[in-house]
Amino acid sequence: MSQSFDARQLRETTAAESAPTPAQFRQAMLRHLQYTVGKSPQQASLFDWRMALSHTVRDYAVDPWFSATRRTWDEDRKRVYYLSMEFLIGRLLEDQAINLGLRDVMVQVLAEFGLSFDEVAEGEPDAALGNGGLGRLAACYLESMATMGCPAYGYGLRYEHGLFRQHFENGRQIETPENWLATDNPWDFTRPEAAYPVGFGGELHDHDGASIWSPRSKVLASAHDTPVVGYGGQWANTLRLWAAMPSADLFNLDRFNAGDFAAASEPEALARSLSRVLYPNDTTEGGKELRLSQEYFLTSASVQDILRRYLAAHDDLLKLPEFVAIQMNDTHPAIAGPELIRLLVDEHAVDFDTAVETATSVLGYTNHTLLPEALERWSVGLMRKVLPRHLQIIETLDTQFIALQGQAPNPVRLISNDQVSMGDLAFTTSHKVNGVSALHTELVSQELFPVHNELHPGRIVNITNGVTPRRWLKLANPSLAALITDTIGAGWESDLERLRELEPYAEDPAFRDAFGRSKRQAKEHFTGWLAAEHGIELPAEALYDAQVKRLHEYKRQLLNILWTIAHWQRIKRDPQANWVPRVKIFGGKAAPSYHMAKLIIQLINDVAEVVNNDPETRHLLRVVYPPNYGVSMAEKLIPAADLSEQISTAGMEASGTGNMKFALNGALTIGTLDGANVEIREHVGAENFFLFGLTTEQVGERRAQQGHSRAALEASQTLRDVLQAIAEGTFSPEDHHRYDGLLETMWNSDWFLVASDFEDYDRAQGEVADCYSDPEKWQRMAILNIARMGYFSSDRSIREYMSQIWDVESAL
Ligand code: CR6
Repeated sequence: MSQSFDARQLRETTAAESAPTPAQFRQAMLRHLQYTVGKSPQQASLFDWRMALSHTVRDYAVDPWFSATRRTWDEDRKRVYYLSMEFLIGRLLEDQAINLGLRDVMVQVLAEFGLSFDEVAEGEPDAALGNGGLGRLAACYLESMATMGCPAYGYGLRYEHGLFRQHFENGRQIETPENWLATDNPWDFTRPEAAYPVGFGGELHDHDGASIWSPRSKVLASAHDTPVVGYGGQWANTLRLWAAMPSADLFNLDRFNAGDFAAASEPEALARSLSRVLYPNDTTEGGKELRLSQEYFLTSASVQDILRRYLAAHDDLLKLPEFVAIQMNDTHPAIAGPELIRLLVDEHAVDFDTAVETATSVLGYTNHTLLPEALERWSVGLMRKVLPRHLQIIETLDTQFIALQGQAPNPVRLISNDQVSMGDLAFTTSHKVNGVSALHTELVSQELFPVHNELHPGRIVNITNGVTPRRWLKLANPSLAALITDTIGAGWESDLERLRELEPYAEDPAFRDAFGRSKRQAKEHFTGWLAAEHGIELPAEALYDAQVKRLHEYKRQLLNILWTIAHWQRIKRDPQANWVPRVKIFGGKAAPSYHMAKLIIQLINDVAEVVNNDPETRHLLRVVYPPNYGVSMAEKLIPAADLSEQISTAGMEASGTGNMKFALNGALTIGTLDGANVEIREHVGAENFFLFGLTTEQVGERRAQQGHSRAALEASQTLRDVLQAIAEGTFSPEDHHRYDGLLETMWNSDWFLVASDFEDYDRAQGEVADCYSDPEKWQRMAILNIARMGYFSSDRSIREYMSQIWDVESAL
């Protein structure tokens, strides 16, 4: 081996300018295989190759990372800090390789050793540090911030166990712990020097009119950094995840010596649990004390780190807003307001009102839901126990907020019914509050924060969510990505509006054929994986109709499976009719304690069992539900789909982001006027979208009508037949009562209006089938969807955050 990889050569250059030759890359990888992994090519397992490869790719990330960090310091740039309890990163190897321009070289070099990249990459565990959309959005935003050259840090928790693994036993969801750190994480740089004590509990003492907080226990937050490289490798940011560590000097020797062993090891026990598990709740409130402690742990460590970094280059804390923007991803880190105020007042002698003003100018809050069960409220008792000083600050903020409302007879309060409302707190301590789609932001202003909105006009802004086209098109759908590049040239990856140049090709039969071939390739990739991984064989020539997302009643997987039953019954009544073969694909997890969601999973699996084994209909209808849906499965499944189910009850899905990924990959949407569906439909054109269902306003009216569920059922023979079959035990022959509770809800309450929307959904599904029978028409519509989805790039969202909320400039 004559050449050796010299990192110094790259120090001041960007990755794109210094792309290695295959020989250089090979050399670097073999070095890592030998010296980092300790294996020879002859002995190396797939795991060893993946480690060597990941370390090699990581090396190329370090140089842009260093240069971005140094430039931010040298140019004294404003930085953005994105605080999030969730980062649903998925795998990193291919993503980083694509962004660094290394993918082709990497594939080629591996092939020289007889290895397929897919095989090597498939072993990487998903970093599943999130539940669903909110966590995946944070990951897309990190990648876009790096691509846009926005100096930024993501701050999160380094959960030992990410989102639970799901499998099915007799159709029922079983959860087991996920273990992504069981083997080495090659992306991680441990930073023992970046460690902060975080206090919990204890007492307040009065000292010369000031409050002194003596926490009962302290836990060390210790940093682990992952470089996040932007597309083109010109900029890289840091994802800093905090791990909780018991620390020797935090162990309370006095208490131990006094015989109070339990109290002495409290910090240790707390530390062990703080970064252990991610709460598996999507939009429902998590466990109490530990969850609040986790949120504070993330927030306090991050805010301390932010102040330390700021003070290393500045001394005037009042200028913080010129150099620091902190974004709170939902209310989970909403304790950031009180924490920043506390640090300014208690540790830096800033007066209270100035501290509030400074904190408010720095902070922004993104609201991701209107669901009352997901708007965090902590009991005053718990707050006092865990965070007494913060409670005191919140009480003062509450008094000030009431005063601001003047003579209002029923002022909105930050503390009411003995609970602290984290949404109201986040609002009052932020200079900008944003919703995540136009409709959602409207509802946030009108329904969630009308009083705040009146007091602070202009504080609420809308920033519609987006998704990164690098992972969700270039990486996930290589055949479509290649077709796009062949047709309009490269560059669309970081300028997604350029997809518009595809519009005229919707009329070009050759292009439509090529699009059809790319869709078939994506289907084969997905079905190949499904067969290998789950032993499920699917027909290639069918309409792939997919609903993948967390299980929630408002998302209405129930509507989808009930319609599937109706469809099956119809086929059975007339098997010779001209049916479009369909594969119904479901994916997603239910919160372990969410009984109804789990029952719906079981129903889907029960229906699959019957339908898939029906020789009369098997060739026309299949139901599949591969377990353990996550980012990596989404990457294979979304490109394969023809139809995207976005069928939530109007007014309930804040935005959705899966809806964007599907449309970007050329699936047509069947959906309600909810969340970002509204804007997707506007962009792709109403004629290229299958709309159905009640509007938000009609949902409100319908819910107010007594007996609406019964009335809707009485009007639908089709739906009654479906419920009848379920009631007779058609899908649960061993237990006819399994779905009694679900049927009862359908007849008597139906809050999510499944019955009310059923007939219109059925009509829209009929249109889908008609349209699919005309491939030319379908392909034209699909191509127009792709061409018009540029707006939904997370680069656009980040650009809006930068100008409307963070007031920060790109460094590129
Ligand atoms: N569950 C919304 O429900 C939105 C994402 C990201 C959600 C979803 O519609 O797309 O956030 N909300 O904005 C919360 O998690 C609270 C989600 O993922």
